[in-house]
Parts: sequence; structure tokens; C-alpha cells
Amino acid sequence: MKSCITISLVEEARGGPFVLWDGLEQSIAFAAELGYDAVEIFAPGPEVIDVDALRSMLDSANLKLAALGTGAGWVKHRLQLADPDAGKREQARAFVRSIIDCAGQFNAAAIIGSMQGPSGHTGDPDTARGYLCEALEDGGAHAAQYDVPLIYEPLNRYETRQCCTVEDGVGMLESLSTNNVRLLCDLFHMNIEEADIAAALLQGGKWVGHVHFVDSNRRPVGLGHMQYGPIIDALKQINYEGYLCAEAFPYPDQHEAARQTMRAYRYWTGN
Ligand code: LER
Ligand code: MN
Repeated sequence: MKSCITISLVEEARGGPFVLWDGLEQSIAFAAELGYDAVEIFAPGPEVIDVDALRSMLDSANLKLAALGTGAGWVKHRLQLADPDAGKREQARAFVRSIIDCAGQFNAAAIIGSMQGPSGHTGDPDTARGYLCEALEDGGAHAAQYDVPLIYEPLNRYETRQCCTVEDGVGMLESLSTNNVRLLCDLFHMNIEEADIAAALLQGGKWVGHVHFVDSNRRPVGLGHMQYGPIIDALKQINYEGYLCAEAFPYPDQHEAARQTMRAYRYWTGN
């Protein structure tokens, strides 16, 4: 398992659960100094990512890009994949494809989290689920050209009524005709929704494609009451070789949150 840390470039998301906030150059340098393997970037859109400049920053820091988030599609542009309006849905899918095209140049995946839409809070949940599946078919097929999966994140009940558990997520992915979508298991959401987090990861098995590594209260790992022993054992049992990515509040501040997560990552993985 490899280490990763989130960098947010989205001003509207201040106060959100992203660790580093000081722009790409400084954040990448700091992640490298602490020994992280990769970064996950939350950007306002693909147009703010200068591919050549980012590649040279990552190469000289010896870091990989693990993933690019699509959440700004919702946070900034109010685009969601389950919008009742067909035109808005297509705009949302186009935004996701544009993030996939950017991430793909780094062999990195795009993540669908809040763009899945709150669904059942407005409108009919089955229709919303159908729209989400159409978007995952579209994005999964689009990502395949870069030899990377599309990553789908179940969220807790207060953020969506699409999929809130690993079981529901696996069922949905198994129903798709594309085989190129994987689950993001965010321990914060799982702590709210799963009866047994380790058992859910075992059930997730080969579908687990990315992990948000965070504590029960969304503080950095070690600052809440999550029981990591069984979680790490479960990830080992399913031969998970992806990233444990710090997506947590910058508590008590961004630099200490990054250091705390790296200490916890080393303790729990022995890396
Ligand atoms: C994004 O990864 C996530 O976990 C969402 O809760 C963000 O709002
Ligand atoms: Mn998350």
C-alpha cells in the first residue's frame, strides 16, 4: 500500500476535508519532504492544470499523481450526474470526461464523489441511480483509453442517497456493462454507514480501487476513534496495493495533519 495526500486548489471548498492548500508547487514540495508517494488533486477544472508544469513538478519531487477529483463540477459549477435536466447531465458527463482526459495523461484516475448528486433528496431515487449508471458507463469507457479505471465513491447518507455502502456500490458496479469502474472506500463515510468497516472492505475485494485514509471525526488518522488494525488486515487480505490517501481536515493545521498522517501510515503499514 502506498501513501498519498490531498491538495485542494478550490477556494470554494475552504473548510473542507483536504489537507494541503498552498498551491501545487509548495504542496508538492511539502508532500515530497514528508516522504509521500503520491498526491490527489482537487482542482476547479482541467484548465487550471498545466500538464507539462505539473509533470515536471511531480518528476522532480519523485511523486506520482494518484487521482484528480471531479467535485468542483458540483461545488463550483453545480453540475451533477443525476440532474433531471438532460442537457445539464450531459454537461456534467462532459466535465467528468475532461477531468479523465487530464488525469489520464499522468496514468491517474478521476474520482466521482459529490458529482453523483444527492439524488433521492430531490426526485425519484431509481431514476437518479439510472442516470448515475449511465454516467459511470460513459466515464468508465472513456477512462479505459488511458488504461486507468474511473473511481466511484459511496458517500454517507447526509451527502447522497445514491450508494452509501460498499455492498450497494459493488452491486451497482456489477450491474454495469463496463468493467472499468472501481470503488473509493472513504473511511469517514464508512464509519457512518457500515456495520463493520473491515468486513465491508473484505466484501469490496477486487472492487476496492482507492482509499481515503482518515479518522472517524474526519481528522487525520490517529486523532479519532477508528480501529485501524482490522482495517489494515482486511486491506492486506484483499491484496490491496493502491493508495491510502489522506483526505482529512487540516487539523490542527495542514502541515501537522500531513505529518500526523505520515506517522500513522508508517505505523500501520510498516513502510
Ligand atoms: C470526497 O472525497 C468526499 O469524501 C466528499 O465527502 C466530499 O464532500
Ligand atoms: Mn472522500
